[in-house]
Amino acid sequence: MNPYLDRQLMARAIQLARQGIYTTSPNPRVGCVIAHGETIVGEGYHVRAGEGHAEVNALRQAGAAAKGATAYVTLEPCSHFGRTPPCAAALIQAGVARVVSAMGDPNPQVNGRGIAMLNEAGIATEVGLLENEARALNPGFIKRMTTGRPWVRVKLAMSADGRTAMRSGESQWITGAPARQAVQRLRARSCAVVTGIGSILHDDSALTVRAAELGLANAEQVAERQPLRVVLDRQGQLSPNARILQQSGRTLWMTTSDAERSGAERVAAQLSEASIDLAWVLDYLGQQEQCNEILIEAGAVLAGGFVAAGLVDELVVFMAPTLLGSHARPLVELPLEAMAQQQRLELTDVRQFGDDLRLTYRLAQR
Ligand code: AOF
Ligand code: ZN
Repeated sequence: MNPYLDRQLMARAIQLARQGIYTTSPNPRVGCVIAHGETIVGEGYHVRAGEGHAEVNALRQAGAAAKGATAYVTLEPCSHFGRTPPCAAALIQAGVARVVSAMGDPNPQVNGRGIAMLNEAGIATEVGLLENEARALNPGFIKRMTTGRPWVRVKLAMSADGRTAMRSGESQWITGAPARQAVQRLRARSCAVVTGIGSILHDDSALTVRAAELGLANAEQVAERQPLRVVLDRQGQLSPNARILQQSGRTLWMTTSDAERSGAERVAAQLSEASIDLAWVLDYLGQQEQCNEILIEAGAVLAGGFVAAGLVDELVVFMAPTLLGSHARPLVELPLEAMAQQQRLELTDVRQFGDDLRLTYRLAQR
């Protein structure tokens, strides 16, 4: 048992898991390596719900060589019959000698039972190697399993003076093509893209993932799975001709209107005061739609509403090298007056895309 080797092989399992970033939902992204010492005999990752789990794919590659080997898995092997049979049983059956997992499975159907099954069969187990890296693969799955709500990411594009649109609402385009490609990838990894009627009325956005704009080798395959589109439209102002209604995949229209819109599924919205209850929206998407990660692409009012309600996990701000001036709209509408009310953020990542910067911030949940 060499700790350096263990880390190296778990790092490889995490790299494999990442290959499922655009396709596994509602399941987590999981990778697995099976090795004798430093010799890898099998590798696998979870591609799509309903298909083989990471361990099963790696075991298939290893064949008889799995006997006596160590399995490195980024998530505790499952113990339940879901869409597929339990991986813990498959590992036992294959004669694996030791299982190292990066983290426990927060799914209440598993939650320690996978490890217990392995131990009962006499297999040595360890949990927690590269746990932070493994958790970063699945912020949405972990949050949904523990709270019933999705991981909420708000995407915003601004000028260097922190403005997002002209007074008229005009906003196309602030950022360049490389930043827009990054946004396409954020959409593609999300289970749902949420917007407000204001953005739809103004930009008539389609909110789709477009293969040609992803810049990925497997772009066609990724774009086959369109994230659920969600429009918050309390008064029912969505035009029957809106582009969002003409796209492949599903659109949810959350409204108090009892009209119908062909191309959308109407959901009777729950109100809080006079507006759609944003916490209810998250409960709905987590529990009715099994959404792990959602992306909010909206104007300053709705984005500000989610921030003010303490419902945002992550802000992704693209900053373009331009000034839009003092008549232009702010990044988020937050009616604050005193420094004591400020919403502090934790900067977690900075990256350049073309001429633009991408700033990623975490928000503490209230
Ligand atoms: C693993 N390895 O690769 C994945 C796991 O409906 P199923 O059969 O696909 O099971 C889904 C659940 O299994 C999911 O909620 C999570 O708890 C676990 N996912 N487990 O051992 C994998 N994807
Ligand atoms: Zn499994």
